[in-house]
Amino acid sequence: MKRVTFIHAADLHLDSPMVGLKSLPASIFSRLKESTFVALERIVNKAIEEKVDFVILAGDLFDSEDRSIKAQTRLRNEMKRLQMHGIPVFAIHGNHDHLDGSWAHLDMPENVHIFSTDVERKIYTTANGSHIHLYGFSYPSRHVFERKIVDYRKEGEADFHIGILHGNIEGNHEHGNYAPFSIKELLDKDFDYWALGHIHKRMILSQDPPVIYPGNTQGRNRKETGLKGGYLIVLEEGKKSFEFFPTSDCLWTEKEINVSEVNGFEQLYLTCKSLIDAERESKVGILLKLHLTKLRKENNPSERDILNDLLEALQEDEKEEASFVWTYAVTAEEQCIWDKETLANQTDFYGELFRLSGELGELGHSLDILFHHPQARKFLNPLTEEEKKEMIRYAESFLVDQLLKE
Ligand SMILES: [Mn+2]
Repeated sequence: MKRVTFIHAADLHLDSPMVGLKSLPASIFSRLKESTFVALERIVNKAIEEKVDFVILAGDLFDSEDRSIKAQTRLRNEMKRLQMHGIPVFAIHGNHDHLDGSWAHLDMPENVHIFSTDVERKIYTTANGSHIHLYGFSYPSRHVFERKIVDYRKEGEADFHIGILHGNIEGNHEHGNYAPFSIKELLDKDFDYWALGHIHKRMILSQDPPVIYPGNTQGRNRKETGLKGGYLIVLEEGKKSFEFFPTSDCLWTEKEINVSEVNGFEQLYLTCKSLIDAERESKVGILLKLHLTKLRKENNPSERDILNDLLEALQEDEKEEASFVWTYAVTAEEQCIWDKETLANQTDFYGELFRLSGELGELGHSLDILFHHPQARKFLNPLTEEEKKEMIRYAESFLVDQLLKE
């Protein structure tokens, strides 16, 4: 019977710098820095364990266009491990690891087939005699805005046709709109499987044929929350199955905690601490953002930075062990030191300030200088509505905090 099994992963972002966390203990930082490599090892382990016919890596294998020697060496070693088990790899490069970067080039072993910059077909016959046609292309440069999907077409006779594409599903505004496509365009190609990459959130766009964004293999920042991993795919005549498997070594997560019943700092601390201990998972590192809801004003009579104190206390306590839970931020529903109404009643100035910030709603053109900057814009993703609102909220709190200091 015609049958093929393979692993589909994407967006490995090897050697991602994992910057942006303050006061991270060295051991946790190095664990985090290592995590993209651990995820790669887990993909390879899974491939060997399941004796798959091949592995597909759908772009952004490396985090930066100047692929570090470390990232290349580690990838090469893992690819060799697959080679020793007779497992080939079909890979494309995406917008992060496009072919226009400058890097000291390390050759990959012969089992690794990298697609060229035009959509091309590669042919593979599995051990059980199933004929597979794989189609894909690698990014020649960072910004590929063309609809490369139009260049994909079924060629010749095969048992299974598989498309590999690093690009953006139309309508998604959180990622660069590279090599865009619609679901209809993919389905019209009449392929048996679409191995997508680019969007870091796991998404199944179609069940039959399966069209899958596996998401990235390890979260790289606070926005990339939850378990990350790859898919194990089995295609048979009349049956297509796919199954997610996790590879992330560190998890970014956010938790909400209702503290309406809590009295005083000590109790607040203990309440958060017990939630943190409940989150702890064996051998998994967790990076946690805690959000307090219903924090009572009387819990914070004098000190203004109770949230900072709480954060420090929780961090202080965290042992540097394999199953860590590192709280990187504590936020609260209310900046509990002042409330708008009282302030607005005190002086017209505050009334006017809150009215203005309420009307703002949009950031207007205030960020244009940054987002239109020729260098900076390459590295920026557009802000989400939620992020814009948070910036306005933050600016408002910052302003009032400064004014109250005087
Ligand atoms: Mn990516």
